Amino acid sequence: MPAPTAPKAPPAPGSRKAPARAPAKAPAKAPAKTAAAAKGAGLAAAGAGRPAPAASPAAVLTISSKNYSSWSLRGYLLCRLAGLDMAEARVSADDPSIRAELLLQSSSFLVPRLDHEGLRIWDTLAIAEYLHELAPEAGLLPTNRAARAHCRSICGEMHSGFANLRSALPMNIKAHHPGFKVWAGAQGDIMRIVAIWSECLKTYGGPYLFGPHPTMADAMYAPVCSRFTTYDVPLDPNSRAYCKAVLALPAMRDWTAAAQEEPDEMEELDVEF
Ligand SMILES: N[C@@H](CCC(=O)N[C@@H](CS)C(=O)NCC(=O)O)C(=O)O
Repeated sequence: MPAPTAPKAPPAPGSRKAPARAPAKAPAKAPAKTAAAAKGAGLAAAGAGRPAPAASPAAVLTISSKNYSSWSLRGYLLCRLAGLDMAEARVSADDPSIRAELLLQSSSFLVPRLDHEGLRIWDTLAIAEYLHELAPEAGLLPTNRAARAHCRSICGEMHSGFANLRSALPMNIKAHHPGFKVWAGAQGDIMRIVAIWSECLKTYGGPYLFGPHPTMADAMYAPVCSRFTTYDVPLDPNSRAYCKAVLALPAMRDWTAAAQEEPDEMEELDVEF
């Protein structure tokens, strides 16, 4: 497995502040190979006037290609929105030895995967819910119960649906296809996504799906904003403004810049990304 990159800096200005509350202590069992990189990583420093947690818990997010892996992007945005100061471990999902190593480490070789304080969490929705429990102040879910149920519904819909969009318009941040012809099956998915966005923006007033602060829903739909840009999908003004707001998030900018730097020799994978 390639060496994990250095721990990330605290959230950039404009991103949400880290929660003040230190998470409950979990059994300390460092993840294999990534423990060194995780040293010193954990919840980013608390807001002004609040003491930072005495001992920073270790956090490592395992991801794959920043250009192609939409699920990795979601996991990364969730961690950044939650104020989790994590190290990144990069794996190449098409390398058989790495797949074998990932399978040894957990029952799933899929990314993203979060290792935090000896816990291993895989599957993006599980990571989102875990981060919300860890840092409720970060607002990954809306405070209003009805809005929270709505938010979870559209996150679930993204997580389990839109297969046509995924296969016809794979995430490829570096690419741009002006005038791309969208197949009718994917068009249905696009119309549904735009309807979801329109309802949220109308109900909660934007600029994000649930109002003035990004939530887990924005992390779930961020790769769609990227795809709509790559494939030049015509959008109404509100959806266009929403995509612009998501693509301008500090964490999204950081991810995009890193994707642009990714070597071209990386094969576009034929699995769902
Ligand atoms: N349902 C999973 C999907 C994760 C997923 O499909 N990840 C892809 C990368 S974007 C993966 O790890 N693919 C590796 C492979 O199939 O070899 C989640 O929510 O995290």
